[in-house]
Amino acid sequence: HYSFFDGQPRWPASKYSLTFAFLPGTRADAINPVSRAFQTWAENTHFRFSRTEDYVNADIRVSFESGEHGDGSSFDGPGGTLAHAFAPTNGTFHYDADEEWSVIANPGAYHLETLALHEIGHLLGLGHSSIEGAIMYPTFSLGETKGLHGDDIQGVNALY
Ligand code: TQI
Ligand code: CA
Ligand code: ZN
Ligand code: ZN
Repeated sequence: HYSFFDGQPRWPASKYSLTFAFLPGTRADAINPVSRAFQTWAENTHFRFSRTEDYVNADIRVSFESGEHGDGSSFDGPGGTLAHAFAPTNGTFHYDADEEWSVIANPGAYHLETLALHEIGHLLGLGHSSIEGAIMYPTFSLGETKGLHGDDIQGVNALY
């Protein structure tokens, strides 16, 4: 079953259309997988997502960061934490640059799109789920690919 962050932070009702941007220098092969993940969430919720080049004013900013990078949540080199995203309405979504990332299912790398689906769930206000098939279920392994589950969609619909 889905969960929310403490206090159930969420985007205001007036903000169903969110923009996302990649910070300069983001690896080009991440753009399509991340954009597909936003599209998948849009198809299953009332949210709309559009990409903007204006990373200063974007609602959501995506980048690859390494080690200590200034937001108080350090990355830890290969293994451990893979990515993080903050609760609404922060909009920060970071991948750990020290991991092996892949656009396609690859047993030796983490799947960019699957991780994005999970982190966007956090960006929208979901915590972790107790349902194994859910994208918000707190287990994820090298090479694994997953999609959205009814539980994830119900979670967003219950929050908004
Ligand atoms: N990153 C954690 C995550 O996204 C960061 C985190 C821990 C977090 N607790 C949180 C973010 C609470 C928001 C709210 O869950 S991770 C998993 C999972 C990670 C972990 O790199 O460790 C997945 C990334 F859920 F399996 F633990 C993706 Cl699916
Ligand atoms: Ca790491
Ligand atoms: Zn960060
Ligand atoms: Zn998580």
